[in-house]
Amino acid sequence: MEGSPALKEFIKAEAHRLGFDLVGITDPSPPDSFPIYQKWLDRGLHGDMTYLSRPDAIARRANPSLILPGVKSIVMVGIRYPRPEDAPVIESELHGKVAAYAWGEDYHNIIPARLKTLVAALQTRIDFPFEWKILTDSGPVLERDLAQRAGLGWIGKNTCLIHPRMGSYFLLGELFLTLDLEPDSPFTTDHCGSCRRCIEACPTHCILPDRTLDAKRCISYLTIENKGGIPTDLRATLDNWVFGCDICQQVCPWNIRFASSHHDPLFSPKDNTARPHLTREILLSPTEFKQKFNQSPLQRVKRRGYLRNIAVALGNSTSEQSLAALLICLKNEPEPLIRAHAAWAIGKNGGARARTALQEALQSESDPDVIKEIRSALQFITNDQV
Ligand code: B12
Ligand code: SF4
Ligand code: SF4
Repeated sequence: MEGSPALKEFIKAEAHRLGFDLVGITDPSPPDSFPIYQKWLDRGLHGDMTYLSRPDAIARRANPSLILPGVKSIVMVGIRYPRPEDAPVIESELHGKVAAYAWGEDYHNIIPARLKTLVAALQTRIDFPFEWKILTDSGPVLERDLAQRAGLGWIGKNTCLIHPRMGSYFLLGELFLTLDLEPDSPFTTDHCGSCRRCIEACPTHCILPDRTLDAKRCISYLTIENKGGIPTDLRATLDNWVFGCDICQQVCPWNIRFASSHHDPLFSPKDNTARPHLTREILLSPTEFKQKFNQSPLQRVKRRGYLRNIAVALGNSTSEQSLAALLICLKNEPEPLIRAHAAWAIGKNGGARARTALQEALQSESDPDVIKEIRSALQFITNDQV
């Protein structure tokens, strides 16, 4: 039974039955592109994502066999999420944008649960013991490399894994097995050709020529992984993205032509999670945040990170309503990081009302970072009006 084509077919059929759109099998040999990863770390392009540069995590990325002793095969799966274009239409211009993978439930829960069901099906199918390990995203695995090797697609210039008939709106997960399975053929062709649309569309110019990113500048990093302040010079480039960014995928011809609106309903948006109302979100209480984003990937940034991002998006809008909401936030918000970004946003909105409110806030503010932001916001207003 082990190593038989029938077992491989069984795994693939079960994976599809469980809702995975893509399934491929590879072996645990070291990934060819590991030197690219090492160079990326050496250049410090990972910013503050220190979990990527831990020595044990680097060793495991270089050698997947360290993840599960005796591993013989890796089943790579892909599951589609909605297209960004499928977001519900919102009339108000005061809405933010959330990356499409994060509209519904967290894939870090969905993918492992389904892979566990796949393991259970395997255990009933074969009558000898085997070891297994399930990972998605946060594990020490070069997922895109292994997925390319399992035949799921090619790595585009935007660094995303792209399937020639599905595009790139899918997430990856993997099942390590001590079972011997025939690997699938790697996906060896590159279908980017002379296209450069993603590179040209990226607002922060963070897509590098060697198919890696300067992650420190990527909006996805700035709004999700970065726990501190958003660098002032990059705030305007965020526009109204408040969690992640889909731009380099939206412009990709392979998504424009082939991505379909088909996806698992668990990834569908609910309660304006795709296009949140900025003026309401900036006033979310800790309890409201918890209730709204229970089960959602937005939990990752916590209320502190989310409202920081909302403040920046409000600063990038020019509506009267945005200033009113920001003024309430600066006055009542207990978290200094959020107040600091609200102060910047108020300065960016500008005008006499903004100036008076900032001057008043300066009298009562005690946090040094917020004071600094208020002072530079006041400076900004003054310069702007000269
Ligand atoms: C850190 C990380 C980020 C960082 C850095 C991203 C980056 N491109 O480096 C940030 C926070 C910016 C980010 C953003 C996003 N991420 Co992310 N991220 C990761 C994570 C955890 C590690 C990626 C990594 O190691 N980066 C370092 C670089 C050097 O490695 P790499 O991107 O994998 O690139 C490899 C290839 O480019 C390869 N390479 C280059 N040329 C060639 C040529 C060939 C032939 C081969 C084989 C390889 C190759 O070398 C690299 C090393 O293997 C992975 C999960 C994982 N464990 O792999 C998810 C992952 C890559 N992210 C994912 C997603 C969905 C996103 C976002 C779309 C989310 C969003 N909407 O905001 C954006 C997309 C931004 C983008 N253009 O990449 C998915 C991608 C799915 C897909 N279809 O590709 C992953 C796989 C998570 C998952 N389990 O689904 N992410
Ligand atoms: S996700 Fe956005 S910021 Fe990041 S590389 Fe793509 S377009 Fe640029
Ligand atoms: S936009 Fe063009 S260059 Fe970028 S990933 Fe898609 S096909 Fe490749």
